[in-house]
Amino acid sequence: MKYSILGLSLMSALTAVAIASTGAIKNVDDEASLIAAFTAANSNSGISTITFKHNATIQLTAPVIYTGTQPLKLVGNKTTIDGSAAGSFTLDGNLTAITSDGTLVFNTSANIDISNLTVANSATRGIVINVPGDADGEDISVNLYKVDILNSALYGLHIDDNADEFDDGTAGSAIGVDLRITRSSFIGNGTGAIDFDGIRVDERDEGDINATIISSQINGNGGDGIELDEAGNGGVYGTMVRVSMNGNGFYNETDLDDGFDIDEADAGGIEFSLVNVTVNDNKDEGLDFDEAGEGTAEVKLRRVSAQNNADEAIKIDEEDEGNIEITLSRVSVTGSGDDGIQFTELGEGKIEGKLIKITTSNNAKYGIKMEQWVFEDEASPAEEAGEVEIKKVILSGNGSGDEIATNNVTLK
Ligand SMILES: [Ca+2]
Ligand SMILES: [Ca+2]
Ligand SMILES: [Ca+2]
Ligand SMILES: [Ca+2]
Repeated sequence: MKYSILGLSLMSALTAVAIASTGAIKNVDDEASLIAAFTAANSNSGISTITFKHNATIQLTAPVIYTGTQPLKLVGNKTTIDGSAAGSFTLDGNLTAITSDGTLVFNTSANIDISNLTVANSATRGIVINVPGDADGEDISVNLYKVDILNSALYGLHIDDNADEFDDGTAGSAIGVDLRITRSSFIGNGTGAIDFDGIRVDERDEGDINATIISSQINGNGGDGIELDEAGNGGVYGTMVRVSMNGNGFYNETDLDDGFDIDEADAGGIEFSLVNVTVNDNKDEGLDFDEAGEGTAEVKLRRVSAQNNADEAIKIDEEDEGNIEITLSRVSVTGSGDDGIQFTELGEGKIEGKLIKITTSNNAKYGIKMEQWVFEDEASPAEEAGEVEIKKVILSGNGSGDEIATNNVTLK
C-alpha cells in the first residue's frame, strides 16, 4: 500500500483524503486536505494525481508548494482555490515587488498537468512553476485545460527558468519550456505592483519556449497580457488559435504594457502563428515582438483584428543576423496611437513575405511601415532590398497618409 511509507503525523492529516492504490489522492476540498495531498506527493513519487471534490471552494492561508520529482496531474473538478491570504510581497525602492510566494507553487522540472481549476484573488502570483537551475533532459511540459486564473496581485501564471530574482541576466537551466493552454482564462491579474502579466514565461540558457494557446482569453491584466521572454541559446515558437488579448497593460502609467510581448535574445529566432485572434484596447502595443542576436522573426497572422491599441497595433523588431519573414492575411488594424503595422529589420538580413487582404485605417501615423536597414537611418541602402507581395491591401484615414511607408523594401 502506498500509504504504508508515510509517517504517522502525515497519516493523521490525511484522514480527509483517500489514497487509492493507483497513486491518486481524491476528494481534496479544503486547505488541510490540499496540504496533505501535496505533502504526500512530495514524499511519495508514486502519487501522480490529485483530484479535487466537485465545485469545492478552498481558502488558503499560505502558499501550497510541490517539490516532487514525478509528473503531477491536478484534476480540479471545477474547484476554486482562493489565494487572497496565501502569501505576501514587499515593494523595494523601485516599487518592484519581491516575493517567492504564489497560491500554487511547483518547484520541479517534472511535467505539470492541471484541469478544471480556478485560482482566484491571489495575494501574490496565481500558479508558479520554478524550474530548478540544475534541471536537464526533457523540457518541462505545462498543460492547462479549463484553468482560470483571476485577479492575482502579481503574475497570473509564472513559469520561471531564470535564476535571477528579478529575472535579469542569462542564467537558467539546460531545459526549455513547453506550454499548452486550452479553454482557459487569465483575467484581471497584475494589479498589485508594476510589470506583472497575465502569463509570463522566463526562459534562460539552453532551451526554447514552445507555446500553444487555444480558445482562451487573456484580458484586463495590469502588465502585458502575455510575455514570453527568452534569452541564451534557443527560440520562441508557438501558435495561438481563437485567443483574445484585450485591455491589458494599464497598471504602470509611466511604462504601459502590451497585449502580447515576445522578447527573444541571443541565438535562436521567433516563429509564431496567430489565427482568429483579437488584440484590442491594450495600453502600449497590441503585438510587440522583439528578436535580437542570430535568428529570424517569422510571423504568420491570419484573421487577426487589432483595434484601438495605444501604440502600434502590430510591431516586429528584428536585429543582427536574420530576417523578418511575414505572412499576413485577413488582418484588420484600426485606431492605433502610432503606426498600425510596423516592421523594422536591422543588421544583416531582409524583410520578406506577403500581405493579403489587409485593412489598416485611422491609425495616428502610418497604416503600414516596413523598414529594412543595416544601421537604422543609414543615408543609402547598404544591402539588397527586401520584397513583400501586396494583394488587396486597403489603407484609409491614417495620419501620415495612406501609402505604405518603406525603407529598402520593394513592394510587388
Ligand atoms: Ca533553459
Ligand atoms: Ca535565444
Ligand atoms: Ca536576428
Ligand atoms: Ca537582421
